[in-house]
Amino acid sequence: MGKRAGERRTGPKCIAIVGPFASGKTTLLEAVVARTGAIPKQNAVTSGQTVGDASAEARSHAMSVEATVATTEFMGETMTFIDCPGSVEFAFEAEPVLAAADVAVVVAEADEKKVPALQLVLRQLDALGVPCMLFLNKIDRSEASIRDTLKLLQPASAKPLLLRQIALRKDGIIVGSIDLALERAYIYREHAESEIQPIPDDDKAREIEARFSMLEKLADHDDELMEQLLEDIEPPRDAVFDDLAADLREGAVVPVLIGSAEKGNGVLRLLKALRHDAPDVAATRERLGAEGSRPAAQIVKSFHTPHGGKLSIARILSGTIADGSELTTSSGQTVKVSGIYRMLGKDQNKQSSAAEGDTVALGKLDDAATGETLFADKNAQSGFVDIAAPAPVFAIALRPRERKDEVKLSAALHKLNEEDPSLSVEHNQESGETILSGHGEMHLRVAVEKLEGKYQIPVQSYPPSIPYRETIRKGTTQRGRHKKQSGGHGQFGDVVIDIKPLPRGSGFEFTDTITGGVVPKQYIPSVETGIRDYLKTGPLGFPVVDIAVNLSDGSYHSVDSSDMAFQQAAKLAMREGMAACSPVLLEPIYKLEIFTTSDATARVTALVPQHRGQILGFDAREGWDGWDVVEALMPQAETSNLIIELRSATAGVASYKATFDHMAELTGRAADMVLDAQGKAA
Ligand SMILES: Nc1nc2c(ncn2[C@@H]2O[C@H](COP(=O)(O)OP(=O)(O)OP(=O)(O)O)[C@@H](O)[C@H]2O)c(=O)[nH]1
Ligand SMILES: [Mg+2]
Repeated sequence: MGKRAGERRTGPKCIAIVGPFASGKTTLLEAVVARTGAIPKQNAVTSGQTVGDASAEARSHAMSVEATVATTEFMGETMTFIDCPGSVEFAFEAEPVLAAADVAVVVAEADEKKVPALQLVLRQLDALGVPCMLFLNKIDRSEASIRDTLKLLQPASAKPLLLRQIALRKDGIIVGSIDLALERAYIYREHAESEIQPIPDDDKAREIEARFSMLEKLADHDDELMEQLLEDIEPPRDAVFDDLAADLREGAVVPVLIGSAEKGNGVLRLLKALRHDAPDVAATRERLGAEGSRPAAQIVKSFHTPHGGKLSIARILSGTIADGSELTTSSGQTVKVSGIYRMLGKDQNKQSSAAEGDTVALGKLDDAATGETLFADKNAQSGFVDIAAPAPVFAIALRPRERKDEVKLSAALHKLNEEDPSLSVEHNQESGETILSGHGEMHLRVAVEKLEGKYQIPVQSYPPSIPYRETIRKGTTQRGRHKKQSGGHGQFGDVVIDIKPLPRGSGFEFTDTITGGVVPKQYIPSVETGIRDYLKTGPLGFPVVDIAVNLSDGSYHSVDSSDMAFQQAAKLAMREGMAACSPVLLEPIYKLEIFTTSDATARVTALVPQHRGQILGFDAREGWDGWDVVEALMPQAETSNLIIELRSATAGVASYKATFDHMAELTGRAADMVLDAQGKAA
């Protein structure tokens, strides 16, 4: 045993599989469950039969759209793998999973275009303090040398990538690997255990060099090893293993293993490395700051099954949870566990209890949300995980195709939101629209598919309306006289008003300069009410803002004047007066902070003027190597599809934050289009 003797942790492990889109995560999960015997044979992702991509939505888009949980046994130990989707639009799904996972396997490939996406994943892991290994996948088809690939990927990682294996090639094709710690060669066999061989003579020199560079990196955290290297002493093999485990657990390095998930190559080595090196739930509790408070479980995902009600995937952080036990959530709710299931994709296996370290589905925790911590004792304690989703960047308005589904739709949206806290659902009071927002077009498309498929509610989606306003450019004075003689009582009201534009953002001001009671005091508020009512829809069809109206003169009739009559007179004066005030449309302008990789900054800044936007400046993004932040102003109407264009300009990784800045006049063709659409809608 070496100095940093890391006892092997034998408890159940929770392992998150993350990485850039389409890097082979779901394929790796399939290879893992096949190799460990949980399923009879490995299926291809294209078959739609894999453990990881069982949902109809995932199959139809050939990508994962939510996390899948699979528990398996490897050499007598329980391991739960959680395969997370790779698309940035679904990135938030991994957040609560990672919080409770002991370790993450980052699946990457030799593809320059995916380096920024890899960087995003590694940053997420660093922020949460989750130790990780990198599985360099698809080596069956990669022509680049492993070492060149590592050079390509290193900039994505703040920690040193530590190569643990090198490739063994024959006629340029990878036929196996050499393990640098074990100093053994493994010849790959498809979907079967590799054949162990001594290192071929031709590869010996390469192996020694690569092993030395691995040891050098380990020596950065082990003085004894450093001395041994300097004195040319061969370090004991166990000490090297201990260092590998300790460096992983401490997050000092990112060990790199290689393989091909599709062919099942390198999977056993990965499993063995996880079994030997991965930390367990005790370390995870410590990382969460939960030592001492004895939390029972951490909820990493929630979903509604078609028949069995709600299931909460939970990591048991300490103790044992028995079916039927009562727990208290971090928000103080009491919930009762009704059903405990071991998960294998969409298959559930009922069990009577779950032990410390296990990751299981708990049934019917209706009042517990993803990210919450559960406690066995009643004194409500606060949770450890804060799962605030980033602000959404894409929105649609929704309505059921049939009116009778309105109530059903809002219930289903609530469930969708429970399953995916990075969606946001709101009812816009002004427009009366139900707005669903999220992290991209696909994110919302999948949500709509779930509404229509899982919840059987046909819906119509359309672009949310923009809250246009209108104002005036000049003032006028106008008289309004409302006079009616019908049967007994007549109606009489007569006002003179001065209408004036106000600076942007002032809203509406009403004053009066009535003297001598020409408009009796009790009718002055009626005039204001009439004006306010008129302002709800101005001459262009939108609410009127930034306008001052003064009541300067008028007359009344002792019998026929009334509140209503003065309201009418005021409206009449407004209707006639406003036409002479050069009404103009106002549109909301947002301030954007666009985050992009520096290589795409020029493309991003070019996009801004194409959307009637204005660049305010750009700078290096603080704390983000190789990234910039571009500040710009842009009309809200132009931001609706912006994220799609930004992503296509940046290999999928750009994002932005938007805050309302001001209202600005909209004229010309753009204004005509708005008015045309408004005219048609009216
Ligand atoms: N050549 C080769 N192709 C692979 C390998 N592993 C996965 N693929 C292919 O890569 C594509 C994506 O595989 P998935 O397993 O769906 O990738 P993923 O990372 O789960 O994708 P998302 O969850 O959508 O991010 C599929 O076409 C796979 O067949 C591999 O080891 N070698
Ligand atoms: Mg996947």
